[in-house]
Amino acid sequence: MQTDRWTMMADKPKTEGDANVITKTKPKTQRPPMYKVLLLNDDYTPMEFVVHVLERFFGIGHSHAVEIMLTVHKKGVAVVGVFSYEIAETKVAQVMDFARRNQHPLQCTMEKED
Ligand code: TYC
Repeated sequence: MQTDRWTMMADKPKTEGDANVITKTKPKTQRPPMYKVLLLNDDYTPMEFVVHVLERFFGIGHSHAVEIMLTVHKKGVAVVGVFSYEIAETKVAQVMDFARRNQHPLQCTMEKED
């Protein structure tokens, strides 16, 4: 339990240039952690399928979707978006389910942001 800072200020002796000035400390509000959704490369999922996934589940425009797909293809992985835990979890589940239903080995995961 912390001592009330207003009481502490009131108790402080008056000196010239320091007339019991009330100093506010910034309240530190905790932001919820955010999660990166990652798409992983593989040798079998068709490029057009990955582009379609990015358009359909992440609302990414066609040109940008092609760029992201090519980044994954060349580098092995790319972040496709950053979301709250619940939204990220839903995106991953939607992509994994859609890939499985279409018999593609596409992998999508999430990772907590630093
Ligand atoms: N490497 C795949 C191919 O050559 C394309 C691909 C891109 C697969 C991105 C997965 O997340 C991926 N057909």
